[in-house]
Amino acid sequence: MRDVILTCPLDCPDACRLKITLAPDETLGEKAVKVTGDPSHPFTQGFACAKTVHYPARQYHPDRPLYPLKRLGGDFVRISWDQALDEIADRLKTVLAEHGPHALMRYNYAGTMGLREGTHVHAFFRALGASELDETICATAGTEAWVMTYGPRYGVLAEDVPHAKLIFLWGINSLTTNSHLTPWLKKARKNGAKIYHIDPYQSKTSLFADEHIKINPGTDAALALGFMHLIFRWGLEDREYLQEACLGSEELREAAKDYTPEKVSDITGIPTEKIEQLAREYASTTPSYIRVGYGMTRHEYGGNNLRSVLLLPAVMGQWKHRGGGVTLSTSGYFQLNRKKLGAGHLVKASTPRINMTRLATALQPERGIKAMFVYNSNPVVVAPDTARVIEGFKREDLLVVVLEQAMTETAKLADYVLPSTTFMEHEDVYTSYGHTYLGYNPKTLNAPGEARPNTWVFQELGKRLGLQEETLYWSMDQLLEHLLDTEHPFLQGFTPERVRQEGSVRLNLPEGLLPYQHGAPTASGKVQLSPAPHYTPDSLQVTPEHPFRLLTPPAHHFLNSTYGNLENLNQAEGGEPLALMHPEDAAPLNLSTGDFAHLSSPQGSVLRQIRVHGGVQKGVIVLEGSWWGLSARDGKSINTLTSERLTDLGAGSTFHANTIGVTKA
Ligand SMILES: Nc1nc2c(c(=O)[nH]1)N[C@H]1C(S)=C(S)[C@@H](COP(=O)(O)OP(=O)(O)OC[C@H]3O[C@@H](n4cnc5c(=O)[nH]c(N)nc54)[C@H](O)[C@@H]3O)O[C@H]1N2
Ligand SMILES: Nc1nc2c(c(=O)[nH]1)N[C@H]1C(S)=C(S)[C@@H](COP(=O)(O)OP(=O)(O)OC[C@H]3O[C@@H](n4cnc5c(=O)[nH]c(N)nc54)[C@H](O)[C@@H]3O)O[C@H]1N2
Ligand code: SF4
Ligand SMILES: [Mo]
Repeated sequence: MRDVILTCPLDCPDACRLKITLAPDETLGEKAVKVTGDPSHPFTQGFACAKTVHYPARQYHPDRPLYPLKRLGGDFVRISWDQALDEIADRLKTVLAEHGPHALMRYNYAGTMGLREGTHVHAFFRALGASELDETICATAGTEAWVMTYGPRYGVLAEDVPHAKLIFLWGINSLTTNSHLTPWLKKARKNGAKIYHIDPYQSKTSLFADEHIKINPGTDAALALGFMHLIFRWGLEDREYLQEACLGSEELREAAKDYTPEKVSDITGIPTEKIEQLAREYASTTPSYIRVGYGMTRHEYGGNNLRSVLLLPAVMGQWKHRGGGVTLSTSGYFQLNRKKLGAGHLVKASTPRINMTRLATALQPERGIKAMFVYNSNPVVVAPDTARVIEGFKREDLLVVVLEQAMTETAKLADYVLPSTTFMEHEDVYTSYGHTYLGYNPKTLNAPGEARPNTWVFQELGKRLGLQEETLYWSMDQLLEHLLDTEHPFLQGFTPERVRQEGSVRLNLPEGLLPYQHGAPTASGKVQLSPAPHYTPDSLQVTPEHPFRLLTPPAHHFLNSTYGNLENLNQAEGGEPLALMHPEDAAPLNLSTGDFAHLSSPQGSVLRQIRVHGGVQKGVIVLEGSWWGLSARDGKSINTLTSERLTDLGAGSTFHANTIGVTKA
């Protein structure tokens, strides 16, 4: 037995350093048997989450694809790698000859956050001139709101949070989705901080907070502008900061005039006295820290919702104080050289772009896509409008190749399934969106069966197609050298050797850095308050047929759809997907906990078990988790109900913007 330390590859801000215990194994040499956190890592602090401690069970799952599979009729048959690669290359040559490169698309997201297996592999598609994928399913509304205001995403560091005296956890279920922030929140609380959770339903984070503020979905812009209205009325804004560090403060002051506490109370469902109390506390406490999640961005006006909140610390000059400000992400600190990462330099302005949130539409036959490769993603579960997505996957004239570690519902619809390695079985390098350590993992374990890294698959296909693009064939060393080829001070002292040797290297950030103390690295050098944000009511309004709003946030024991195939984690989430609803909404429908109901939206309908829950905002239904459809009684994923509607900024997904009807089954 021995322990190794590796970075968790999953799409989670914490990017933990994991302590993994390996035991001898007859076939593989060694096998992972236990996962916990590295006790010496300052951010991981010795614990892994409730999900990833079960990683060995998913890595050695009996259904994990271990050999290339080809669909023959309704079944899969095992074939050799040579046969799989030769046949796929031949099919691609035909598609390219008959339809041109735009008929080929990739569909990928963040199954691994590794820059090599997750991002650099796009080089194959760019070398061919395939249609580009706009990766909008998660963060683009938030990113655009931040970047237009502050430039790079330099969020307040978790290490500085203990200085804060007032904390808003706003549209984030951080105890579930950013669990390594919790120790820092606890330290702040010990130092006297008060913690509020602003969210439409009561989650683990609400119970941890001192107070839960239940807000109507999609109304955060009104609340934030309501705070500003009072702050300006009371004259408590930081005039000096607005004057010196910001552009557009007069416009913002004008915009906030409309948002009286009475109006804001009507919109948000929060009592006027509470709005005044929160605004007063925010305006009179320094440092104050806001941790925003993506929850409020997953609405039609999600970009403006988030942006309104992001402006609060500017109005109060909180960026001048250690622990003051707001965090959406810490990605901006990773100032790597990404020019040729994924061969991004090959993308032409004329290359057609596919918005991944609209996969269902992209797969309509008339759009002309003839071949699709899916890697690091499970779109049949996670993409909106599932029924139409499945229809697309089933097209006879579409070649579907899925690279997977698990026999997902997406893999089951493939023409070819190619077995993939996990983070313990391949080499990679990792950034983080919750801390500032660059992570590196060597290949540590032999993969079972014939699983291969994504990189290997695309290099092999590249050779068969005669591709000459050199970045496609880069080794890890060449990629690392490229990424670190920069003069940026945050990366001073970083060499490939050091990164490999230390495994987790903190960015070279100046001690006590206050990134927006005097302005922001935007084009003007100032924090951009202009254009002032506004609250706009959703065009999607409840109707007699669809009288409820449905939210579909993450579950504690899954990471998106990852881990959805582990029975014990399904049980920990209640055994099957549950629809939470307020007692006063349930009673008139004669629904009690344990009853079943049909939930229906304009996109489709699902059958779900009801759990009556006083912690949900009235008129709102919450269904936690991207469960595998297979775990639901009707075999349908929750995205059967969601739509391809896009956000106001960033053309992002709107997974919390649904109106549905509920009828007892
Ligand atoms: N355990 C676990 N951790 C995860 C994930 C997971 O699936 N499971 N997913 C990972 C990924 S990919 C991401 S992007 C992050 C996402 O992590 P979060 O940002 O925490 O998740 P969101 O889905 O954005 O929802 C967060 C909260 O926003 C609330 N919300 C919805 N609409 C509104 C609104 O209009 N206003 C306000 N104030 N709140 C609203 C929801 O009720 C929910 O409690 O988590 C990552 N971490
Ligand atoms: N209704 C609803 N839908 C949502 C959300 C929501 O809140 N509500 N959240 C959305 C968000 S925030 C996100 S980020 C997306 C996430 O969507 P995805 O990024 O698709 O995330 P997962 O569902 O975890 O699927 C990742 C898949 O990648 C595979 N994988 C992991 N590592 C590798 C690898 O190295 N190679 C290969 N070939 N495969 C690998 C895993 O086995 C897994 O099946 O879902 C979105 N969908
Ligand atoms: S999923 Fe997140 S919290 Fe869990 S081990 Fe991975 S990085 Fe850490
Ligand atoms: Mo995400």
